[in-house]
Amino acid sequence: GADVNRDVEDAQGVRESAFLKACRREPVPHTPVWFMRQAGRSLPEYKKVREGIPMLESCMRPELVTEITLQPVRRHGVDAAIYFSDIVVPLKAIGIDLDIKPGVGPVVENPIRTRADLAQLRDLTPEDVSYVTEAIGLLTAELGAIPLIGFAGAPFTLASYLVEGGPSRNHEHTKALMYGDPQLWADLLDRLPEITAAFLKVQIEAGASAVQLFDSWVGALAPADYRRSVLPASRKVFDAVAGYGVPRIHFGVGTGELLGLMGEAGADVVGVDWRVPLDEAARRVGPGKALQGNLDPAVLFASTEAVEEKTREVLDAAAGLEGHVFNLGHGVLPTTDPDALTRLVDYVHTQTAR
Ligand code: 1CP
Repeated sequence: GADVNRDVEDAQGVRESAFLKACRREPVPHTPVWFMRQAGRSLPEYKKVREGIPMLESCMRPELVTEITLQPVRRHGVDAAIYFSDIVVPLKAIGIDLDIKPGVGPVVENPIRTRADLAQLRDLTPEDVSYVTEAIGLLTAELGAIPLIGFAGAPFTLASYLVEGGPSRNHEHTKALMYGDPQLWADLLDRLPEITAAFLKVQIEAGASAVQLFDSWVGALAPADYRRSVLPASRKVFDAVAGYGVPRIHFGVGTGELLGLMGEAGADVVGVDWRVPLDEAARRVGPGKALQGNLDPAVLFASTEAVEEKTREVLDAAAGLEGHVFNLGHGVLPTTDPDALTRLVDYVHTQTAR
């Protein structure tokens, strides 16, 4: 189990990687860099291998997952790989009728809006996602000293897809349930942490060296509602994987007002979008946690000089942090020039070399 994998990790030098050191708030040889959504999307080699294969099916093919996960590592020289999957994969694995529609995103056939709809949810077992264990075995063998990040969707963001039935701008059905039927909301958010935690455990036991919990859309909530109706569920996920000792990263978009609470939920590393400078984010999060972020992904469409200037601002704001993992403030945008990402990795590495 996990102990064996930790030994393999040590032998390969993963534990001493700049990425894991930064997560642990230890001194680093350079600021580590990876990008949310670095696999897929902008890469021509990704589009080529994905041709004709539906998204969810591609997540279930270990060789393909391995290739797609490795592509940005080879091309950009990033300091960590992120497992290629999607936040709705564990929901599909327990039998929820859903699909990922090209150009749309996850679409759920029978949205959860009533107590009877909860019957769609059951616990996730490792056998439900045996392809994940297999793919991570292949991956860690290829990655050597480069750490692999596992991930899952946080309870609120998963609930949003389940309740809305698909992508949503205002999350109105989700909020209607949260405010209008608090008991049903509580029961829904009581079930999701078990599924999410089980999915993260599978990834860690197979060899993932860190995990990121994406609460992409939780920035839609006011702090008091987050604290009351969401934080306890997210905390259950973090608590469930605490024993492994792998860094736990927590990220959401537009979460400037929630950063302190997201740290309180149990994160070791708090991800920050581009709206809050990292020095200010550090004040909001408080001591004892590393930060991850936070270049605006749209900046990559500007000139190289402008990218460097905006990156310099991020690095300057990060100068006094206990630990900093450089990333974008959200995922790589699909039409980003891949060469701009490669140049950005080099720039951060040379600017921060110690
Ligand atoms: O680096 C990577 O691309 C790794 C793989 C990855 C990750 C980390 C995918 C593949 N999805 C995710 C996470 C994910 N999925 C999040 C959290 C990160 C974020 O905020 O961007 C979210 C919210 C989703 C849900 C989702 N899946 C969307 C967003 C829809 C919306 O509400 O606006 C979309 C478009 C998908 C589909 C998807 N997931 C991944 C890919 C490559 C795709 C595109 C589908 C395809 O290629 O057919």
